[in-house]
Amino acid sequence: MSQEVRHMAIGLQSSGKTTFAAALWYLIDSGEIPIALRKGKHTGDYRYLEAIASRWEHGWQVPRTKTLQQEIITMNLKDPATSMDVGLKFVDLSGETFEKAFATRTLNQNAADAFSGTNNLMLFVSANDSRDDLTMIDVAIQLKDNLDEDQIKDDGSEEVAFDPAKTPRQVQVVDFLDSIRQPPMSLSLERVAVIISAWDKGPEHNDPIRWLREKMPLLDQYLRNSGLMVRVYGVSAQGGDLPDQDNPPAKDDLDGLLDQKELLSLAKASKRIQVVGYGADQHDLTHPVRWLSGLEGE
Ligand SMILES: Nc1nc2c(ncn2[C@@H]2O[C@H](COP(=O)(O)OP(=O)(O)OP(=O)(O)O)[C@@H](O)[C@H]2O)c(=O)[nH]1
Ligand SMILES: [Mg+2]
Repeated sequence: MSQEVRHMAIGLQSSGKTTFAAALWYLIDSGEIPIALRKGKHTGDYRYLEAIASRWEHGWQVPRTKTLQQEIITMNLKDPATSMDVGLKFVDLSGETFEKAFATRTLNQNAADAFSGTNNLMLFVSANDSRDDLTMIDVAIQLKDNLDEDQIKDDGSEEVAFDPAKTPRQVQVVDFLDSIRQPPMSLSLERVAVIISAWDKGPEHNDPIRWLREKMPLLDQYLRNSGLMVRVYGVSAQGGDLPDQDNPPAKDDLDGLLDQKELLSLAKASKRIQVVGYGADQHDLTHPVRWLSGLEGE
């Protein structure tokens, strides 16, 4: 029996999408450790995947995805437990595409087309983001501290231009999720796997569901009342902080290279990966993919 399922990975800028794709490709391609899904038959051009997986393997950050770059990553996976083939389309749109959609209320045709037929999403948020949902009181205090003479009007009040990109991340994410389920896109979503990336930077308690409730309560409430099937995983695809190969720290910058050195010392690179939740094996990034595909937890 074979089945074609297509999932999409979405998330704002720097939410960890490309790093996840790089680590997942390394994991299935190297076969270093046992994982739930295996590599299936592949044809075509995998240079992009190979390039990002190679950066990952050698302990560097993956490059930022450019605004107009839309890499359609296809991974054919096989589920040994049921012999089922899972065609996984991992469309890596840049985070900026989503931020632009929020600000302009339009989504370019390429991006919209990439969503067609999508029922299941991998939604990335990062545990490494500083808090961005300040209250009016926090903002008022900050404004007082940073008073700029040019912004003061004759009546003494201040005028600061509204910048939609500065809207709290969870507001943008909820808006995006809700918008794609409304006309004209009208996607009929079924499952959302929330991936909290950079989990190595996450809380002591190691509970991804609690993290989402406490750090992104609006998104948490939306998902709970959305009628969707939802799981929340904590994932460290990189295992720690890595330097940027195009802008590397000085060789004597011990702090900047600390995690890289430690991660590179592991005999199997696959063991840098950490996955938390739903009984997933410690390093198995395919666990959420399997669940999205309806192959896990039924
Ligand atoms: N500490 C830590 N940092 C991570 C991890 N995964 C990703 N990062 C960092 O988070 C930042 C964003 O990761 P990307 O994978 O490029 O994120 P993205 O969602 O593809 O970003 P765009 O391409 O800009 O949309 C990079 O600086 C990564 O090094 C992780 O597991 N641990
Ligand atoms: Mg990217």
